[in-house]
Amino acid sequence: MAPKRALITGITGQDGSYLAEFLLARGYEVIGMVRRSSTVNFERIRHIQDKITLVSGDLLDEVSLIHILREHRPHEVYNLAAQSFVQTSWPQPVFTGETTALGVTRLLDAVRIVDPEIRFYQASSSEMFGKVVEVPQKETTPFYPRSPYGVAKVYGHWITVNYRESYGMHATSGILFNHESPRRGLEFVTRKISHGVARIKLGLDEELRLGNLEARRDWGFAGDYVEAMWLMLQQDQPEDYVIATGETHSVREFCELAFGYVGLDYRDYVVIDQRFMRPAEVDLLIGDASKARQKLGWQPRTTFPELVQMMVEADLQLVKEQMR
Ligand code: NDP
Ligand code: GDR
Repeated sequence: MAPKRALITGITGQDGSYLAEFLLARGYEVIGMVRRSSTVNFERIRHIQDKITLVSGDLLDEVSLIHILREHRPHEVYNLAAQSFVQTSWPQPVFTGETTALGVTRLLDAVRIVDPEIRFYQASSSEMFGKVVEVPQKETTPFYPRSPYGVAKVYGHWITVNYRESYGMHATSGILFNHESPRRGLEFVTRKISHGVARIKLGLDEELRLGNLEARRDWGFAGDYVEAMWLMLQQDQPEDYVIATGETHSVREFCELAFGYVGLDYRDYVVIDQRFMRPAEVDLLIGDASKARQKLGWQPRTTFPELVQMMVEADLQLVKEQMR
């Protein structure tokens, strides 16, 4: 049987790299869309670059999307591309909307034009829940986004549902709670902490400046979560699913564990800096992934302490290599 082909947008990001590995291991041909940038940023996919096909395109340019779909005819499209950093969505609300919201319509419509049988995955987010309306949050919990990013993701979510209902497309939205890894961008709080811990432990820094330590998140491991994306597209019926661990921890707890792992007390190093506070905060996220467990047979494998340890160890290794 000919291998299945998958197109991943956002392949240079954290999730894109894990999903590409996952699909390659299942015999897929993987096509990754990359946008032009002045410096090449293929660090996360360098180890698999000879096994995947990289194509040039941008969610801001629908023509590029149509060309890619026509040329490569994927069976599955995973739309992971986005302006994904919540903090940046305040200073850049229009760009965030263009990419994270309207970008989804451009890609969905390109799929509809080229071949509406292509299965489509949209990377929706727990940020759509925003202000606490219900705990734990599940597929039926009403959305109340608290950032331009969250608002854009709500649009992306509903346009995916709408294309499914309007055109009968196999379009699915995975509502994923925070998921982290050693490949997480350095600006996100978990990686900022694990990297900061490594630099402090190795004598390069004396403090770590953070914002709100009381925010609580449901943090899982990205490597576990990409499997759920794939499972969603293997179902006969396209539906939306929450993917989460069902546990919540504060930024403070993350610090405590991460510093504790190298024998340090976070209270001696963490400095609160107003620059990292947000105009509107999401205080508490905790997901109920029972539907995914029952229908997809999915559950997370990595525990919170294992995740923290994995990230700190990887950053210790990385910083040591950089010091050589
Ligand atoms: P990253 O920020 O690591 O990756 C984002 C990717 O999108 C990068 O490859 C980036 O390319 C690409 N991209 C950005 N803008 C465009 C554009 N205009 N056209 C084409 N590509 C673009 O995000 P993650 O891997 O963490 O997340 C993947 C997706 O899942 C995102 O949509 C995110 O919003 C969503 N999500 C993430 C969660 C998480 O906890 N990680 C939770 C829930 C949802 P470049 O490298 O050139 O910048
Ligand atoms: P989030 O992730 O906004 O949940 O979005 P982030 O790691 O940026 O923030 C998590 C929480 O930590 C608090 N915080 C800080 N955050 C950052 N980045 N830097 C700091 O110094 C800092 N100090 C405290 C924040 O206020 C916040 O409460 C991520 C992204 O991957 C989104 O794309 C995705 O949709 C959601 O997760 C689910």
